[in-house]
Amino acid sequence: MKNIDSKGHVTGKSIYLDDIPIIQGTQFGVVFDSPVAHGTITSIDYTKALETPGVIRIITHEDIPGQNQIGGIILDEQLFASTEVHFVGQPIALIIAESNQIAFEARKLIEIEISKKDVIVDPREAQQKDELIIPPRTFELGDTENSWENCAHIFEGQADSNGQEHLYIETQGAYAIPMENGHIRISSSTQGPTVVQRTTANVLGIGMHKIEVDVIRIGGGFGGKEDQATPWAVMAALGVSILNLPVKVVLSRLDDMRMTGKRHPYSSDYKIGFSKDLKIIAYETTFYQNAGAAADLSPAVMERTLFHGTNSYFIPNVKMTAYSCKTNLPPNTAFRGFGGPQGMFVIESALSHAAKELGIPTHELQKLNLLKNGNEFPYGQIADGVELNSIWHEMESKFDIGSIEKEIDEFNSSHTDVKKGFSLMPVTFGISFTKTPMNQARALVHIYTDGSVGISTGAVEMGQGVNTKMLQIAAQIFSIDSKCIKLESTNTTRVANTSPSAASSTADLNGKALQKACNVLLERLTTCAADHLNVSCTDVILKDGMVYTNGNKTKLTWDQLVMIAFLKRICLTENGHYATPTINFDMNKEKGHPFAYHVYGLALAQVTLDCIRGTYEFDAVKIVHDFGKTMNPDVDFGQVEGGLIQGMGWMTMEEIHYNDEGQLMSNTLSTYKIPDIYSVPKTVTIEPLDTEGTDMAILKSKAVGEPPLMYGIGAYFAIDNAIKSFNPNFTSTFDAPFTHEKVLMGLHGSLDFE
Ligand code: LUZ
Ligand code: MOS
Repeated sequence: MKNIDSKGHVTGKSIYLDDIPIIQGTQFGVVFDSPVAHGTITSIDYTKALETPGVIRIITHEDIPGQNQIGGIILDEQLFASTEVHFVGQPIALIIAESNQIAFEARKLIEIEISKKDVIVDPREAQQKDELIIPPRTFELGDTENSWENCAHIFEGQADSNGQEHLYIETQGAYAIPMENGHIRISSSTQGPTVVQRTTANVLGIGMHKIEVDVIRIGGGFGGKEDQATPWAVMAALGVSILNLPVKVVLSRLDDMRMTGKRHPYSSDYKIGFSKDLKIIAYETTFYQNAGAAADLSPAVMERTLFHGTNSYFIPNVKMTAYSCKTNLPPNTAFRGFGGPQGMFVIESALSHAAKELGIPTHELQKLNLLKNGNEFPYGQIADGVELNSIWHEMESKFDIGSIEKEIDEFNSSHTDVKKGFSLMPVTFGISFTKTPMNQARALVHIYTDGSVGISTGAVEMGQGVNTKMLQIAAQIFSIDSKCIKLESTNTTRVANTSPSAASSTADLNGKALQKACNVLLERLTTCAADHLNVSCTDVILKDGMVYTNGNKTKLTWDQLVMIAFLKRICLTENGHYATPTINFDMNKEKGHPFAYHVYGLALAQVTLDCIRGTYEFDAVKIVHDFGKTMNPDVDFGQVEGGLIQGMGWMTMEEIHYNDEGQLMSNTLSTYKIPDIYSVPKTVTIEPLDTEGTDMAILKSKAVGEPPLMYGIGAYFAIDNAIKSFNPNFTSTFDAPFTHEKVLMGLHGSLDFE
C-alpha cells in the first residue's frame, strides 16, 4: 500500500498545525526568553512592550494558577523562569498580541537585568563540580578489573560526539481554544499528546479531563517533540485560561533553534582489551552526557546509552558508567536513537583505534566479535533471534567486501590527491521503551452502519507512515477496501493515557492494540453472519467485502452484514489494549529483559576524499537490514534511507556550536548545515534480510524508526579510513562530526595558511 499521505503532501492539502483555520478572536503568543545562560533576574520592565498597540497581555510565572513546573522525569524545570535563569533561550514570559508581528516587535521593548553567574557548557567540567542531573549509573558484566591482565592488547582513548538539531520542517507550536466550563482544546504539534494534556492540567491546576489534545499529524519530530512540544502548548492553554480567547503559539525557526534542546553531546573515555586471537575480553567506558540545564528525558537517554554501549558485539567483561551532567545549555532531549548512537560511536571508535594499532582492517575485529544467540548483554537479557552473522554473510556474498577493499586499494595507489575509504557499521538496537510501563497502547475502532470504518489510536503520524500501517492492519483483518477506512486524528478523548510516539515502538504497540480491537469485531460479525445464514461460525469467513460459507461466496456483503448486526443491536465499536508481554527491568540490579526484541543490520559506506580541499562525497552505502517480514517495503525503506542520511549528517556536517557564554552560534540554517540532495550518497542499496521476523513485532514486521540512523556512524569511519591512506601519520581524534575542516587538518597535519 502506498503511503496514504503522499497525495496530500505533494498537493499541499495535508493539514498541519498552521493549516487549521483561525477562529475569530484568536491571539498570538511570542515567547520572551533569557538572553543570559546563568544568573538571577534582578529586574524586568514590561511597560514599553505593554504600551505597544495590539499587545493584549504579557503572561509570566505570576499568572500560573497551578504549578510552575513542566519536568517529566524530574520536577526541575519551570515553565517560566521566576528568579533564576539557567540557559539562553529559557522562557520568561509570553507576549500575547493581535498578531505575531506585533508580539515580536513588543519583545524588543522588554528591558531585563540579570546578575550573571558562572556558565558551564562542558559536561566533564559539570561532573567535576558535581553538577549532576541524577546519580551516575553503571552496567556491569563479568569482571573487568581482573581481565586486563589476561589481555594481549589494551587500548585507551577518548571519543566525543556532538549534538544535533532536530530540524523538523514544522517548528514547535500549538493552538488552544476555549470550550465550555473551563475546558480547553489544544491542537499541538507533539509526539506525546498525553504529556501535553498532563502537563497543561498540572500548570493550570485543573483535572486532565478538562484538557483535550488533538494531533492530526506533525511535520517531523525525530524526538524533538517527545517532551519539548509541551511548553508551547501549555503557554497557549494558559493564555486561553486567562483571556478566554483562542491563543496560538508557533515558534519561528530562530526561536525554535535557540530555545529547544537537541541530541545530547557526549564526551567519553574507553579502555578495550583483546586476547591474542583478537577477541574482545574487556571493555570499560565512562560516558559524560551533556544534559543541559534540566533533566527533560536525559536520564532515560543516558540509560539507553548504557543499553547500547556494546553495540553488536559480545564482550564477556564490561563496565560502563554514565554521568548525566548539568550544564547551562537548553535541556537536551530525545533524538532518534535516544543515546544509543552516542554509545555505539564510542565502541566503534575503540575498535577503529585498536585496528589501526594492530595493523588490521577494523572490519576484521568487528566480524570476530559479533554477538551470537545465547550471549548475554551487559543488562542481563540473553540475545536471541540474532541475525548478525547471516547479515554479515549476506553483505559479503551480495556486495563482496573483499573486492571493494581491493578496488579501493588499487584506486588509492594510483591516485595522489584523491583517496577512497570505506567502513562497515553493524547495528543492534533494542525495541521497547526502556521504561517498561510505557510499553502499552490502545486503539478505538468504530464500524459505521454503512460498513465504513473509523480508527483512532495513540499513534502520532509524523511522516513516518504509521497511519498507513494502521490502515493496512484494519483493511487486512476486515478484508475490506482501505478506501472505506479512515484514520482519525490522535485525540486524548478517544484514546487516553498514551505513550508518546517514540522508541521505534509506535506501530508495534498501537498496531497490536488495533489488531486486538479489529479481531474482536471480526469475531462478532462472523458470529452474526453465521446466525443469519444458519451455519456454524467456523464455516464463515469474511473476504474481500463478502461473506463466504464453507469456502463459497454468498450474496451477503460486508455492508449488509454490518447493518444486520446493527439492527440486532450488536456493538460495532471496540477498544483494544496492548501491553508488551515478558519485558522487565530492575534498576537496582541494572539487569532484566527490557526489550521485546532487537533489530539488526549492517551498512557498508564508501567515500571519496578530495585531499586538496578536504571535501568528500559518499559514493555508495550498502545496507543489509533485518526488517523481519516488512509489512510495507515503501514505508520501511523510506525509514532506512531517512535514518541513514540523518545519521550521516550528525557524523559529518551538522556542527552545533555554543560559545563559552552558552549562546548558540549555529543558530540559523546558514551556520548549521544539514544534508541536502548533494550530500547524500550517490547510491543507497538496501538488501532486506530474509527472516521469519518475530511475533513481538506487528505482523512480524520489525520496528524501523531508529535503528537505521546508526548506519550513519559508518560515515565517520569511512572518512577516517580514507584520510589514513593519504596521511599515514594521521591520528584519529574520534571527535564527530567529521567536518571538511577537520578532514583537511587530518590530511595535512595542521592548517597553516601563511
Ligand atoms: N523515549 C522514551 C524513547 O521515553 N523511552 C525510550 O526508551 C525511548 N527510546 C527511544 C526513543 N525514544
Ligand atoms: Mo524518539 S528519540 O523515538 O522520540
